[in-house]
Amino acid sequence: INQKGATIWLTGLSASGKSTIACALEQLLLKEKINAYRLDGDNIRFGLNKDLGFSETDRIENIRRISEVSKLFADSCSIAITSFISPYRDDRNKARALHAESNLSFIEVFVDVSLEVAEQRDPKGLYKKAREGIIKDFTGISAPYEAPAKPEIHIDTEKSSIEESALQIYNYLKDNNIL
Ligand code: GGZ
Repeated sequence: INQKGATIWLTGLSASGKSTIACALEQLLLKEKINAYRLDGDNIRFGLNKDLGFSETDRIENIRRISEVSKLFADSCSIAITSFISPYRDDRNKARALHAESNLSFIEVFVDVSLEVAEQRDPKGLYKKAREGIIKDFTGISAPYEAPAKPEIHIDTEKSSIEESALQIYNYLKDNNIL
């Protein structure tokens, strides 16, 4: 196998565009015959982590398990692309440390959007429900989001398109010899 593994860790608010960027990046990589696998709510929160909700303890456990799984993918020479809010800095740093222990690249990508814009987008109406108190502990409204201080990649989703964002990550991987 002439491919190195790595984890691309997307973090950001709900409706920041993490999943869409993850999909575009996966397409870019697969087109280049680079093995990549996306981990997101659809394949993790409905399976491995279906016992977990959105309390602080459950989110910590959610991210802990995802850290372990992404590490295994990276260890198998795949590019794991995770798209979870992952609101706590400490949990993201633990994911980073776990990869470092095994000498695996970990690239934190801050998918940056202001709360105002995320709330305007509100594609699933979740922000509205959170404002009405129908959804409790909603990130950005009634639960915290700790923005990364020094992410490897900072994406300004209010300025960059999906394609540009995916390319920004791809170019970083090339420039840093991760691909
Ligand atoms: C945040 C919630 C919540 C609460 C349901 N807070 O936009 P979405 O719908 O598709 O993505 C959000 C997703 C967040 O799950 P994560 O596993 O990424 O969160 S974490 O990393 O914090 O564990 C949102 C939906 O689930 N959702 N309730 N209370 N997002």
